[in-house]
Amino acid sequence: MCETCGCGKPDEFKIHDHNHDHSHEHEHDGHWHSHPHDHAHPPKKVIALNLDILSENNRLAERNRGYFEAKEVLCLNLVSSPGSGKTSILEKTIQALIPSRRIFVIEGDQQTARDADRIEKSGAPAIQINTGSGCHLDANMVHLALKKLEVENHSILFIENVGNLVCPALFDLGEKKRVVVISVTEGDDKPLKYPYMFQSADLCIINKTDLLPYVDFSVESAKNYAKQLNPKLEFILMSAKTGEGMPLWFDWLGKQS
Ligand SMILES: Nc1nc2c(ncn2[C@@H]2O[C@H](COP(=O)(O)OP(=O)(O)OP(=O)(O)O)[C@@H](O)[C@H]2O)c(=O)[nH]1
Ligand SMILES: [Mg+2]
Repeated sequence: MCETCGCGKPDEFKIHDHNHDHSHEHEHDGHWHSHPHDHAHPPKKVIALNLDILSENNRLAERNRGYFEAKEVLCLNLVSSPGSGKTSILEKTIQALIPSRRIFVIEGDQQTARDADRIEKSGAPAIQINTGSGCHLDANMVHLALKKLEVENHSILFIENVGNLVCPALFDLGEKKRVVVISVTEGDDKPLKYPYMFQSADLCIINKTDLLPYVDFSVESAKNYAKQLNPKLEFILMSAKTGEGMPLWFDWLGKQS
């Protein structure tokens, strides 16, 4: 059980290694098993335990960040609710940039390697983490995936987080920037309902703009709600389907590295 959000079993996740073998290897995080507080205290200790888990995650995230900085890898954490278009955006990005940039992808989903398969078909090496009943990636999962992905110096590493606007907000993965994707079919009030994600993001992609004529979604309202929470948040309107906004996204990527 994840003590922070109650979402899953920490030793349940597995990593699909597309690059080296095609088995469904199970990775276990020794830290979780050896955590001195696990099951050792009555419920009154739960809050302290949660802080322990987040501070330990932050420590591991700093280790990942140091690794990325040493290799001059631009690491971006893509977060959103399920189905907002993260993988579609990555597919288009890889197809457009791969001649000039090396791109690697870590995919997070509860089950299946479908997204990693899509990414590899687009032309970038990818590794899939399945979190089982867990609803977010954590820094240790990323660390273990990095041991297999062999990310090259000066490349871009996209981490597509599990589709969930809640728990991934709490877990720093060591990324340089966090990109939250919302799609126009989700409603323009999402920033108000899930404020932590928008507070912690650097860029907000509003995707599926090709569907704006058919849905009740005010771009201005969504932006205003998000800016109330995070005045520094940047926005890009995008359609992964038509390609609208892609040049702005590529410009933004170019400015980060
Ligand atoms: N109309 C339209 N459909 C889109 C757009 N982007 C993605 N989709 C569709 O939305 C659905 C979900 O897209 P994905 O890219 O799988 O979304 P995701 O965020 O990766 O989904 P999860 O990984 O399951 O959270 C697919 O059917 C896509 O074809 C877009 O810009 N416009
Ligand atoms: Mg996806």
